[in-house]
Amino acid sequence: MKLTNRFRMPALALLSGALLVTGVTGVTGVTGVTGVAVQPASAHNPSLRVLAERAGVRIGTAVDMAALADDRTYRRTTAREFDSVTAENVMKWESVEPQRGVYDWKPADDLVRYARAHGQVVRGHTLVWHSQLPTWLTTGVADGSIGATELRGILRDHITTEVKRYKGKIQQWDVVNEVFEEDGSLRNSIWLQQLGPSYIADAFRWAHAADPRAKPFLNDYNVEGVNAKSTAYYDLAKRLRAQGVPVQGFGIQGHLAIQYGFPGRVAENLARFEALGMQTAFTEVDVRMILPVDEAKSVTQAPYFRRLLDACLGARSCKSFTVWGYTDRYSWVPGVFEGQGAATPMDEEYGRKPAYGELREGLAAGR
Ligand code: 9MR
Repeated sequence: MKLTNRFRMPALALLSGALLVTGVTGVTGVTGVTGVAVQPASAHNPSLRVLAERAGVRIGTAVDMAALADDRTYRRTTAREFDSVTAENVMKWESVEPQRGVYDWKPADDLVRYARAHGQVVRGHTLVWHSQLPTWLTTGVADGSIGATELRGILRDHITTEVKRYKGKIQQWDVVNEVFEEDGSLRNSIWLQQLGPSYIADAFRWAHAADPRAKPFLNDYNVEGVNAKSTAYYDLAKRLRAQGVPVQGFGIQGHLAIQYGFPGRVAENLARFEALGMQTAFTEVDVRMILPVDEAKSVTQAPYFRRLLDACLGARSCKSFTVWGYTDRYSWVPGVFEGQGAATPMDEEYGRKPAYGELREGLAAGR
């Protein structure tokens, strides 16, 4: 199945990663595989967000809106631990405009309201993507009833409408998401097929015009280190910025897996985007493994989180570090990668894993 091959590291990265992770020691704050129950934050037990604020970085999570409505522990933990939130799904096109011209903003509005009530910023995710598009749009393009000119107008209206709705309330917008293949060629999406490569510059211009204070970001997976795909982003960003297109941030998703090793040259990658004058961010970090989870795998997983966090803290341009869910209770991983999971810093009962301890230690150590 196509999906199971996504987020896979190339064999080379696997090899070098395996070498790199050996010898990582000093997992502190370890509470064992099952972890400990949710504890209130206090001076002796500071939350991630308290430590992040001291370190001058935002610590974020993707938020599952169904869980936020139904699960009190989830609501409280999301507020206690994080000062940035990203809608895991509810700001995507299929969610906000399920039928043409019929909008459903409620879940996205709810998240923005929750964030405001808890002093959190919001990362907007995502405006242009090849996935999670509404059916009316994909079928209209497929049957020819929506032609290229109309499609361009539809895209412009979508971006403008959504960005304006949350104007002043979004810190960073993922304007275009996952537009390159692993080899650095542009993804063969309906956007490329119908509109040609200029849709990317257009999207950034429209998003920036609708909310000049939100930082417009590129965002993708398998771009942690220096490789063909991240280099394609670098070249694109450099070219567009030279043309005055407002591409201001590079988002590194960070979907890793312990069986593929840790990517090489992450700091170098961040530094080259920084040298272009751009912001950087880790936007969707999780580290999956082949189930069942055991203590050794959890201990192996922890420094993956820490090393990405340290890369962020080591780069002045890196303003936020977001995990794609923080409890295994609500992680997307097992539903997509059969037999894999345990990818987040807390277990299904909100017990803190070694990964949580590493995030805490890393934030405490600061920049
Ligand atoms: O976590 C999201 C999951 O609930 C959705 O079913 C899925 C649909 O493709 O999207 C997941 O989030 C993705 C994110 O929007 C973009 N980067 C990859 C994430 C994991 O697939």
